[in-house]
Amino acid sequence: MHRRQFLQYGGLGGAALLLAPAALAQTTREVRFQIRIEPTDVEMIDGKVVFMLLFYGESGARPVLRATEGDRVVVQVTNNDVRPHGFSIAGAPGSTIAAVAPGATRQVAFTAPRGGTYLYTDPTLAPLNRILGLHGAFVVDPAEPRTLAGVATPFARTVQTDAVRQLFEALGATPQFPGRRWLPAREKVWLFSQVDPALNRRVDSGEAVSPATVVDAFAPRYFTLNGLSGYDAAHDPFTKPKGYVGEPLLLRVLNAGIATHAPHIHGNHVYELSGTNAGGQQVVRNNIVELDSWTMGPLERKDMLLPFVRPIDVPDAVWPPKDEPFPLIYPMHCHIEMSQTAGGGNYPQGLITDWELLGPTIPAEGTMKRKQV
Ligand SMILES: [Cu+2]
Repeated sequence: MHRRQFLQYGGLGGAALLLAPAALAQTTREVRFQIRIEPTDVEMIDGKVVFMLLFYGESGARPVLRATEGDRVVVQVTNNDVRPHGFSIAGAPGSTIAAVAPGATRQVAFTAPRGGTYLYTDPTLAPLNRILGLHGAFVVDPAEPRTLAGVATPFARTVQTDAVRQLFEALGATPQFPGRRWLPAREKVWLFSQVDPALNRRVDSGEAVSPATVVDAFAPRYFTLNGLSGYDAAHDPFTKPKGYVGEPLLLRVLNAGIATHAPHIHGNHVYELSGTNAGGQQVVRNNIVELDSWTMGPLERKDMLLPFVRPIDVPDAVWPPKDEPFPLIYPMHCHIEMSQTAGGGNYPQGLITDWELLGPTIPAEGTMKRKQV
């Protein structure tokens, strides 16, 4: 009876879930992803329903695709929309499907590029279809992520800079970074976008919107993180980092939209490990400094380290705190203030989330103190 999908705000479908690759035992591992393009009515944070176009995997909207460097990756795309679409991953040569006609299924096979964070989009009529919602994250684990000292990083040894090596080898091994090493599974994907309901309405009504007019006319009213905003993003387990002091976490941050963001974080400073150049290629940083906010322009992808250290402005005499109980909850919010609103108001229901420090030290495994994260 429904002519299209309905995605309820804050529901399970709002969070991008990991789409597990089906591995085949071959000399080169092959990973396959089946994704669909679906017209969807999506409930925004203020209850308004907006037409969007979304990629779906087995586990829901905006699936995170994941492979290891060198894998043969096969992506099959079914277009359940009435308009032609496509598929492409910036920085992954050979990953483009130029056109998938309405009702058709097409596939592409390519070799997973070097380890890093990538953005898949529908590049058709760019940036129109991307901003209507057709985007998601593609994460590649490096084939050899360790430094010569055997310490895991998010980057292939061949592109690790001295600064990345020194930072990761210091984690869990120096007074500045007590606790433990970074564990490769310890990460969050933060995928930013924006929604202009007027633009989406025009496309839904059948208007052929010229892509050249999109940027100048764009007036976003919703600002999303993994498809969620405000309160819902701050309480989404897929989005919200949690951990004890000494459990460093990687943030894979992507901006699929056409507005620039300036995420700012409380409690800890972060380290910008990598960014992208104008050609969409990953650049691993070699001058890594502490930041309390950073820029995310359209199509930028940045790997950031949230070190999970003791908040630096807490004096020794009052740490660990006695009056303020754990968990200590800190916000990340965008410093470009329009993005903090929803529907033209409703502060702070825009691009924000929280992160939690569960305790001052990592409890021993198996103890009752250990909280579920
Ligand atoms: Cu602030």
